[in-house]
Amino acid sequence: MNRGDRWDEDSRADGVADAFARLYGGPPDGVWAAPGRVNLIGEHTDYNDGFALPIALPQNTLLAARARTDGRLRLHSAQGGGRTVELAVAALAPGAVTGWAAYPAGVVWALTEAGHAVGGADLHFDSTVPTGAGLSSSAALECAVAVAYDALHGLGLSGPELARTAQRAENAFAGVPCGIMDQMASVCCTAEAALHLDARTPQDHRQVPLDLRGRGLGLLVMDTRVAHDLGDGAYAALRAGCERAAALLGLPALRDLDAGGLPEAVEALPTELAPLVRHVVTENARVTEAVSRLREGDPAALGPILTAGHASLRDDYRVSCPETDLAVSAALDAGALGARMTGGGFGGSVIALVEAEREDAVGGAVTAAFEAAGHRPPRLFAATPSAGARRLAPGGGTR
Ligand code: GAF
Repeated sequence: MNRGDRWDEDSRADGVADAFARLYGGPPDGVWAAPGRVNLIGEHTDYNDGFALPIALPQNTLLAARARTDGRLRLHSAQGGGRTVELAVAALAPGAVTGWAAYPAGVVWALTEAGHAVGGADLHFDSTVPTGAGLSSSAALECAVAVAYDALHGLGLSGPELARTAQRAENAFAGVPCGIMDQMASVCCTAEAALHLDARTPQDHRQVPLDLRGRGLGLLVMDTRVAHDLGDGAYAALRAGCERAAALLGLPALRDLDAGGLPEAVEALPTELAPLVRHVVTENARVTEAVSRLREGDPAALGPILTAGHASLRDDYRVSCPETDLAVSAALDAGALGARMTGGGFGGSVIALVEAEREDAVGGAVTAAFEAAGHRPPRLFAATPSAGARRLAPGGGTR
C-alpha cells in the first residue's frame, strides 16, 4: 500500500525548482512545502468555535517562489493544465480570480489587505494532495504561499497568523466560508502528532503525540472519488444554521453549549436546527475524549470514537453520502477499530483506524464492497502524521 511518506521529497523539491527555472528563467528564491490533512475527530466544529484533532498528511503542495518588484503575480501549477495565470497585485479583488489560482492569489490579497507591503512573485506549484477528496488541497495551496511570502518578505508572522491569513483568502477572496481547521493543520501540525485545535484560540493549539506505527496501528485513507465541493452552498447553509441556533440560544457560538444543556436546547430549537446542535455538542465532547485517550497512550481507543463521530455526521449533521457510509461499514465489517468520513463531507474521504496487519485486508474489503455496489474503486493510502508547512532547500532537505 502507498504510504505517501516514502515519496521522495528531496527529488520533488529539485524537480519543482527545475520546472520553475524552465518556466520563468533562473532559479527560485526558495522552495516551500505545505501539506494536506485528515481530521481524526472534530468535524464541523471549527466555525462553531469548537475543537478538532487533525494530522498533516505526507502528501503536500510544493511551491518554488521568487519575489518580484514590479507588482506582477505569475502563477503556474503542474496540475493547472499548462496555463500561466498573470495578474497585477494592485488589481486583486474578491471574485476577480476564479479556479485554482484564486487560492494563492487570495493569500497575496489578504496579506496586502492586512497592511503588509508585499508585492508580486513568480510562483510554480506541484502538488501530491488529491483534489476534490476532502483532504484540503486548497488549504495546502494557500498555506504554501503564506509561508513563502512570510519568509521572502521577513514578515515574522506566527503559524496561527499565517493560518488566519490563508483562511481569510478562502473566505473573502475565493468565497468559501470555511473555518480555520484546514489552514491550522497545514501550517501548525508536526510529525508524529495530532494537532489539538481550539478554534476560538488557535494560538493555544497543542501537539498530541501520535505514534501509530509504534503501537502496531495504521490509518487508512479512502478517497471515495465522490468529488466534494465546499463552494456549492450546502456547507454555507450548515454554517448559517449553526449560527442561527447559537443566536436563538443566546450564545456567542455553539461551543458555549455543553452536554448538560443539550436536552433543553434541543427541546427549544426548531426541529431542523436541533440535530445540528446535537452533532456539534457531542462532537466537541468526542474531541476531548480522543485527546484524553491519546494522552494516556491508547490510540486504539480512538476507534469507537471515530465510528460514533460518523454516525453523528450521517444521522444528525447529514453530510455523509452512500459511498462514505459504505466505506465506513465495509471497513468496520472487515475488522477496522473505527472509521468515519473526514473533512466537510458530501463525498470526499473516509479514514479507518486499523491494526497494521489488517490494513491490506480492510482496504481490499472496501474496494470489493465498492465494486459490488457498482461504484468506482476508492483510492487508498496509509497516512502517517506528518510535518506542517516549511521551507525546503531547492536542492532538497529541510532548511
Ligand atoms: C472543511 C472546512 F474547510 C473546515 O473549515 C471544516 O469546517 C471542515 O470542512 C469540517 O470539519 O474542510
